[in-house]
Amino acid sequence: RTLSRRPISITARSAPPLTQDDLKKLAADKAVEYVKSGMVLGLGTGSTAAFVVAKLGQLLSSGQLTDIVGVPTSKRTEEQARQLGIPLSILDDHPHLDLAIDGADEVDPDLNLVKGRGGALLREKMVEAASDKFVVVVDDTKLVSGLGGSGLAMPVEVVQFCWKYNLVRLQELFKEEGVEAKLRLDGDKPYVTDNSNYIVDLYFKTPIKDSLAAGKEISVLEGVVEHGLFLDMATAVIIAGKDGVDVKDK
Ligand code: ABF
Repeated sequence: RTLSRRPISITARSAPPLTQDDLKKLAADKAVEYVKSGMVLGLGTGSTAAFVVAKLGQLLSSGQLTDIVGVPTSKRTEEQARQLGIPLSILDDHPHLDLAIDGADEVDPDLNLVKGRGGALLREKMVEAASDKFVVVVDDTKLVSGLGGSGLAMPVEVVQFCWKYNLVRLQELFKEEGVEAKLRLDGDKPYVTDNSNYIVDLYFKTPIKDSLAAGKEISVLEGVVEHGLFLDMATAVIIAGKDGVDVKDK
């Protein structure tokens, strides 16, 4: 019996749009290509960096990567890496890192960054400054034309002692820019960092004109521990957008 040849109708089904998590994972997977066996790695903090740590865990357990050592930038990341069986260390024992991979809150056209909305800026800056290479992983919502331009927080870690005194001084410092300074809260209590400090978030109305000068002015205030401007630190930024992954190198 002959089969009737009816034309097969193919309905083209378009792929569902990529979610922000898909983009973060794409950027993370690309960054992990920089990792080689035997490296000492800075492990970042935040949802994008968590995809990096997860991928490293997979590659270790499948044997595709061996002998890596991770230096975590927060207690959260330490916990995640420990659960995945990633061997861990600290800067005291590994003061020189091959590569750090971390997320960011803002990336400007010169690859300067705002970091620390996740609260881990101090350890992130210490670990990333100790790394030969620092690869940043972001989705394209993090791109800004000037730092502080997203209208979101630029964090400053301050000691708990007389935090209000420093909050006022920080606000005064950027009075002309109309900056608003707010103590970061966790529910109705101050947010406490892994280093037992507080965070004052600075909200700029317009992008910071001279971020190098701003960083220096913030750093000299007694009682300020660190700020979220990461200037001239990134060696590459991996940006995932709906049209694919773009790598910007220094
Ligand atoms: C860390 O996590 C931070 O410096 C930054 O604040 C944040 C970015 O988080 P996410 O990847 O979740 O946007 O990298």
